[in-house]
Amino acid sequence: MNARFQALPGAIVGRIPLAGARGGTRDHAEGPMRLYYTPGACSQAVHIALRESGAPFETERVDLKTKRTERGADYRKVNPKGYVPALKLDDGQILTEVSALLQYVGDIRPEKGLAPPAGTFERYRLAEWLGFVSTELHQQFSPFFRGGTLEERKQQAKLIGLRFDFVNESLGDGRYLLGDTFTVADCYLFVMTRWAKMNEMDLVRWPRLAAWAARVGARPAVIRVLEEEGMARETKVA
Ligand SMILES: N[C@@H](CCC(=O)N[C@@H](CS)C(=O)NCC(=O)O)C(=O)O
Repeated sequence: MNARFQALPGAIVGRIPLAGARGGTRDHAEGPMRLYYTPGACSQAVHIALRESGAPFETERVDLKTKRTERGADYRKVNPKGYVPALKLDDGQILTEVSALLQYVGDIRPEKGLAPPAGTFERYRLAEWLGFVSTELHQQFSPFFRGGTLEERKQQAKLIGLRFDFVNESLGDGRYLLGDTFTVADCYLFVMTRWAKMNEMDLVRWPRLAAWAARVGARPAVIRVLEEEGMARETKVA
């Protein structure tokens, strides 16, 4: 039996009807997209991607301990998984998972080049990086945020170090992960390098990665998001 997918209003074959992609005219009058985020968390990657895209959106801060939002809403009703990020689309649907959100945001403004077009080989390269950052880096930070023992954290730092060795090599002479174009994969990796620095993993061990982090940290959208999330501007590179 063939799988059938619901064609959404305004869909054109090969294109996705995206929030904010219709130049302000919407089929559903729900309002602008809303990012549910927690300062400094992995949601920051999506926040950066949204600012880079130039698409209109609003934010709602989530307290991960109480699971309540700054507007007093029960966050579990927004995202039953209870974690950030979640993105409320302009038709009211909720989309979750960093990798999915980054691709969605990348597709909102194709002209920004934040995600190579679906159907191209480069799109699979993007998926490859997103999968890597999600499973081989993001999830590996768990012991640092969930009260792991000193020994566990040491082990994880070692593993993350090996992953950074790979990224450092892969960057080569390229400006960004996919070459000369900044993509949503860079947004995600950037948050990982911030977490590494917070946990005393000095980027000086990975010179290309350190240079890359400085380059990304100097982007106006990144500076703005760090300010919006109440974090100091990146001045220290490694
Ligand atoms: N698989 C999820 C993981 C998201 C995640 O790890 N979120 C963390 C913050 S970086 C969180 O909200 N943790 C709180 C919790 O799990 O209760 C994704 O990729 O979006």
